[in-house]
Amino acid sequence: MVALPLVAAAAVPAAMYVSSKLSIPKDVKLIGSLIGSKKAFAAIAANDRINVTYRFEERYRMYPDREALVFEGRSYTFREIHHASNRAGNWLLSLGVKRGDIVSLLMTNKPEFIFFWLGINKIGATGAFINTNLAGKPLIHSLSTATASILIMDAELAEPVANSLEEIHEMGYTIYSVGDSRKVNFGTPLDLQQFPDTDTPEDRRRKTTIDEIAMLIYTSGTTGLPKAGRFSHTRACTGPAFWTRFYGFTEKDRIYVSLPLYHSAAAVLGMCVAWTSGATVILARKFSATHFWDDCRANNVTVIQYIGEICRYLLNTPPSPLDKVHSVRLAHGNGMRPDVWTRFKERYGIPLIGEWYASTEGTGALSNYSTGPHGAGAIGYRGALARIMDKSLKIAKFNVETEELIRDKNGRCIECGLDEPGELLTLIDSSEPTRDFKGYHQNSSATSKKVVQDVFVKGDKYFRTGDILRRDKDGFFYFGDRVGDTFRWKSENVSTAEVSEVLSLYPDCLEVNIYGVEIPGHDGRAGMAAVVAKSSMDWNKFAEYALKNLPRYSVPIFLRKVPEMEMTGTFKQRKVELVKEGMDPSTISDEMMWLDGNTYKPFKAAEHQRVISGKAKL
Ligand SMILES: *[C@@H]1O[C@H](CO)[C@@H](O)[C@H](O)[C@H]1NC(C)=O
Ligand SMILES: *[C@@H]1O[C@H](CO)[C@@H](O)[C@H](O)[C@H]1NC(C)=O
Ligand SMILES: *[C@@H]1O[C@H](CO)[C@@H](O)[C@H](O)[C@H]1NC(C)=O
Ligand SMILES: CC(=O)N[C@H]1CO[C@H](CO)[C@@H](O)[C@@H]1O
Repeated sequence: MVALPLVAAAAVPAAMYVSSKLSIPKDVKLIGSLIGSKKAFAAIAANDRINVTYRFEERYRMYPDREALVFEGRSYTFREIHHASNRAGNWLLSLGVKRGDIVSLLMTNKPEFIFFWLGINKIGATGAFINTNLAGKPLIHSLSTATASILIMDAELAEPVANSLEEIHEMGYTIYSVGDSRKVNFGTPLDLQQFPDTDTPEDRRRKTTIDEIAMLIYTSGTTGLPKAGRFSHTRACTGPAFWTRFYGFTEKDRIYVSLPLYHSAAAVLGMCVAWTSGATVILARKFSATHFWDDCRANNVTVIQYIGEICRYLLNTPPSPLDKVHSVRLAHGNGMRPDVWTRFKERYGIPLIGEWYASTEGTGALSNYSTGPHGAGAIGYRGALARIMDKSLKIAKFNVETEELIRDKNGRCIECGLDEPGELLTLIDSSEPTRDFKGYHQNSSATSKKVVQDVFVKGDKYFRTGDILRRDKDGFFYFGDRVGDTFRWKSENVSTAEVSEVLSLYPDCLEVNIYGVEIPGHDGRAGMAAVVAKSSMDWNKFAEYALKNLPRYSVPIFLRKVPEMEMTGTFKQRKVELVKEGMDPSTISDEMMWLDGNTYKPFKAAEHQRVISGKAKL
């Protein structure tokens, strides 16, 4: 699941037909927010103000001297940001940057990121938000797919750039560095103070079309090189317009943003939502489990964002009497697994948890909207009413082994029944601006791989989310796994997400990453777990727990004790490398164990030999 909000994608036109007689409260909340955001966007479009910088500017005009941003104790008003971003825009104009040009931005979370982002968009250019954790090949690849000629570089990130300097220059980049110039001995140091803070020409952003791209936001690259998703101004407006209504954001909110700004969760659901609602952003340089709640308390934070493993990291910190002392009213994000949900909500006393599901570039989204006892762990809900009216989300039968959608004899995909897992497909409709798939920049083959045609009727098109979901009879959607992560073992399908959910509930198990590895001479893939465990871990009890709580075929056969889990910048577990490294102890430096009968025992060369020769019973 990749982060992001394009929520207004959903049920809009049909939503117009809600009659009070039919209304179902949960659907109505969703549909009401969709209608509101649809109307708001229509007004924005009618005024030719689709460019996302207008969302910021509307707030600046309303209250220039209010606090817009707090970073490491320093406060910035809307006026200061307005002026700083004008300087950035005027600097880019002086370099001759044209409307539609792309400018690469490699910067950690800090106010300058926002100044440059707004400056770039104010003059009608597109920002390519480069992942700040990259070095070497993925960095070069990201910079090259941006097809830009200006790189704005945070001096703190000079090292990976310096290591690839020659290639970056060969691509035609001129590098400008921002920040402490003593750290850099290449590129041109940039001081925005030298440029005027006067407004940039209005014609650069007026009449931005529904197709124009505000930023390139890259995929996390869990399975390969990052791809540059094209994120339109339209979507930067519609998603936040919906979100602001759905979760009742106002200018009184103080949103804590600790996720990286180069990704859509922080950029769109953090920054753009703040501009849309007038809220203040408390920006952290990066996520830190130890400082998280102190920051929230010191800054009167009312909304926090989470993604993937963040809540788990917070739960792994020692309990504190201050755990419930804060003013957070809403935690929203995606990827909070059911085992964490209740513990997190209870320990920190959070009134509302808003779990949503969407992908940065995809065309549909879901959000959990349920307050009753049903649906714990659901990532989304569509009531009967919303389903009848909105046919844009489909779960289709999927072959785990070939990773292809299953077609019937007429060549059409088949919708799954209730509780049957399949791949989630979301309708692509280019006539509906929010439901148009803008594809990956400069990569038509990657773009076409995500699009499937002639799905249910001839000529229709759907976006392949790459996520396996199921829907129950009450209309709740549950996440199964990423396509490619689920594997087959003993003729059964093993969902890595489900196994890790169960195992991470074991008290001494701090983190677990489940994947399937090939064993020479065996069919399918055997389950393996990379585990970060407390030193007090009793592996026999752990095996007992696993065998009791999981079907035998999905209990990991191999264990690998790792000191820490490798994550992407957006806290997604890396599996590809682990899968590649396999189960041969001679090439793995971590201590390994295997499930011999009903207990985990050391796995060394002799045991490995027994397994691959087929003498061991697995
Ligand atoms: C937080 O709220 C308290 C109480 O209303 C107030 O005294 C304090 O100044 C606020 N702090 C910030 C950083 O806004
Ligand atoms: C596993 O998935 C395949 C589709 O890839 C499906 O045909 C099969 O029925 C599933 N097996 C089980 C045991 O659920
Ligand atoms: C396009 O994306 C694929 C991954 O889907 C990648 O292997 C390839 O290098 C990309 N091509 C370009 C030109 O970026
Ligand atoms: C935002 C929201 O409504 N979240 C809900 C998701 O589902 C669980 C389980 O039903 C609820 O407890 C949450 O409140």
